[in-house]
Amino acid sequence: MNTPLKLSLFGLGLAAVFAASLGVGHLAGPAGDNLDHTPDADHGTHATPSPELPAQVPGGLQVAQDGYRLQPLTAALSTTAAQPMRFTIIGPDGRPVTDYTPTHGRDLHLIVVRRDLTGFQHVHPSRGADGIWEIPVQATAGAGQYRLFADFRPAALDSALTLGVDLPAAGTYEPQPLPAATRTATVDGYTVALDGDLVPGTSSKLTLTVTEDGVPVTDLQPYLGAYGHLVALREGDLAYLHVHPDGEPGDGRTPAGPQIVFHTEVPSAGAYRLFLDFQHGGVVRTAAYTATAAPVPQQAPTGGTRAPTAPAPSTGTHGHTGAH
Ligand SMILES: [Cu+2]
Repeated sequence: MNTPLKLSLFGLGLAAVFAASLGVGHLAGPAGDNLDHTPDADHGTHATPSPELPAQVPGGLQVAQDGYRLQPLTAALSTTAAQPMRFTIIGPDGRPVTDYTPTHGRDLHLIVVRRDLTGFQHVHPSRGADGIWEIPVQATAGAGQYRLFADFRPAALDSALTLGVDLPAAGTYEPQPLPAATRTATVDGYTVALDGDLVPGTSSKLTLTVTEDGVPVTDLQPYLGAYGHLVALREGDLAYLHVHPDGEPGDGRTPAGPQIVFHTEVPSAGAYRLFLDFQHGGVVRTAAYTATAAPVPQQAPTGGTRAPTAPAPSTGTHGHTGAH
């Protein structure tokens, strides 16, 4: 008599279908927030992937998520002058959001970058009582399609969202190839060295060391509550990760340089453009890198440790791109 066996197999099949639909809901957004990934009180992009569920969709890929929508009120950017750029965040009630919980000292962080990952800007618009955000923006990289990321936390949500939208700058687009992977970036006489490798699906430590004319900088200034802010954008779709360093200024254990330590987890193999904002001498500067996350060798799904048994191929001993 095998009917009970068949029934229980049928039940298992239903359970599998249900789990799969849960997974889809998780990917799609709102329903996923009740699932058992680690809530991130700060930014939604650092959730630890669970082996049972698809990893959370990275931020910045959608114009609307969890009931919120990024609505540009400006049709295009100018390549020749900084001109007012306006937008709103439309909430679940269909009205502009006016109530925010600050993250890193601001109600909203705006990232502007051309789609070839040039012309990066990280700015802070001001908001009117009507919920309209505004800031002068120039398409500094020249003509082309620009991606705008709004990184914010509505007061009604327990985590931050990053919504993204494209705006054009008219003219002839002359795309630049992604620079080769490097271990150092220079900006205004500062050299910032990058140590550590990006590993897909695993938190990895990145150490950025700031020197000025060869001298280690030990008096970095806090900028928006941290000695550094790191934005990572994935080549190909501009998936957005905003990473914050270990420790805070004034916590008694975090030095003001020359090293800034980050722990970051990238969602996939591939090339990323990293942008580090740091402040010294009263000026905020941005150091940019290309870094490659090498594929992690596949393992048998035995439920054991997720760590690879063999080290992942290096994503760049100094001067190499890791793309062998
Ligand atoms: Cu910001």
